[in-house]
Amino acid sequence: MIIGKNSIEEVNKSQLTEHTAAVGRLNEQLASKGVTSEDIVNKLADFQVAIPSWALGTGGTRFGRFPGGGEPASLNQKIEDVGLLHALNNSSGAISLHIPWDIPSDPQGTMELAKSLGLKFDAVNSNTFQDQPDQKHSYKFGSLAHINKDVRDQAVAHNKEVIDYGKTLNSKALTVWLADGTTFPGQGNFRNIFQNTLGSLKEIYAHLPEDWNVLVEYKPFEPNFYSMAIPDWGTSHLLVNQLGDKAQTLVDLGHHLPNTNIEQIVSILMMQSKLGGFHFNDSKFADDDLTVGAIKPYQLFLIFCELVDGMKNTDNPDLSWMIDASHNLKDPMEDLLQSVEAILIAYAQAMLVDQDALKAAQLNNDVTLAQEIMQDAYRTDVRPLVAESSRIRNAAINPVSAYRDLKVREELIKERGENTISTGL
Ligand code: PSV
Ligand code: MN
Repeated sequence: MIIGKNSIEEVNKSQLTEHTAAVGRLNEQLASKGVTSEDIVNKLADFQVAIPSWALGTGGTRFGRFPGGGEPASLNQKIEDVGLLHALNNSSGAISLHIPWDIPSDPQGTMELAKSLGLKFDAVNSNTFQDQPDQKHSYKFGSLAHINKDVRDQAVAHNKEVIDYGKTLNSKALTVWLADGTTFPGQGNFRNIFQNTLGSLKEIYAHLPEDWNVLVEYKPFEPNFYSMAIPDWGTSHLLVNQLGDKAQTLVDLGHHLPNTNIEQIVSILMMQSKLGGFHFNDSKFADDDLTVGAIKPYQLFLIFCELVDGMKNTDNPDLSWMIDASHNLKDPMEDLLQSVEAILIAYAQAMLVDQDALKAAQLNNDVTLAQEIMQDAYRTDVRPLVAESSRIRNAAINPVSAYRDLKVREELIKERGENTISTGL
């Protein structure tokens, strides 16, 4: 299925009067504070968040999975789905592949399909947390950190292979997430685990093309529960610092213990020019992989405040943005549209913070005023600006309602059937 510009225009027609009025009201409100929205709308329209190839099918928990109909069964179908999202919201212009779930066996054809839908290939992700059928050594007790050098070599070779696949698609980064760690005290030696991880990453780093980066994720627990090889941003930072300029830390919002101040981590990493990428999701507990903004939208806003500040006032390199969520209950496509909207809302609100007034309040230790300034931006309903950023690029004023009006899921079920199974988590 392909959504043409005309279909979107048709759907937008019925919402245009109300939308134009809402933009007008908000512009008036912002003008009274000396803010013009044009620059904000353009920045929103330029912002692209990659969709991971594994998020387009229904996810599950270890207790079960309840797949929906019309799910993409091949890489090309996944790319087509991201194309549909991008046509609807203009902000999903990239796809992030997971190897070996989505090996591009025909890179030329895959590139052409993506290009025709306006999509690029973002970071490629390696997988050494599952054993593959033809693999010599098992990753049961680890991969890049494994005590046995043969296993580490195999995991390093896999990561190099992922880089090589990524090169054929013009990707520019490799993301490494390690499941390595220990589940019982005494199972491993912490220093050996760190040194093995570093040694393996050094070999992978040496295989990076000149214009590539390696992004190193961290996570405090799961699947190992006593220790993880890279449990936190400090460990990731130690590793990327020793690797070199092409290595950065990647922050996945779900990879923190409850109440961690993620915005502070963002700020410090950007100060060090070491924040390379972002995986968006939301959670009540830890790595719940829920829709972005569903549980803690204020935290998301505070994180974006640091991102906006860091992008303006530090030398941190451009970031890879990606959604890393699992859609167990909702239609994955609707869930992804909601996530992207939540990201754009937080971004727009963060751009509204009166930075001069905030600096003055900080200078005076005026804590009350500082809070008022932050919350004034957060409590502004910026949805008309997000909708406008989509409309000016010929996408939908309201992507979720357009998805329903255009009966996208029904069409996909007609094309692909009720019982397709998507590869992935
Ligand atoms: C597991 O927590 C995870 O979500 C990591 O964040 C990776 O980015 C992703 O799976 C896929 O490898
Ligand atoms: Mn992640």
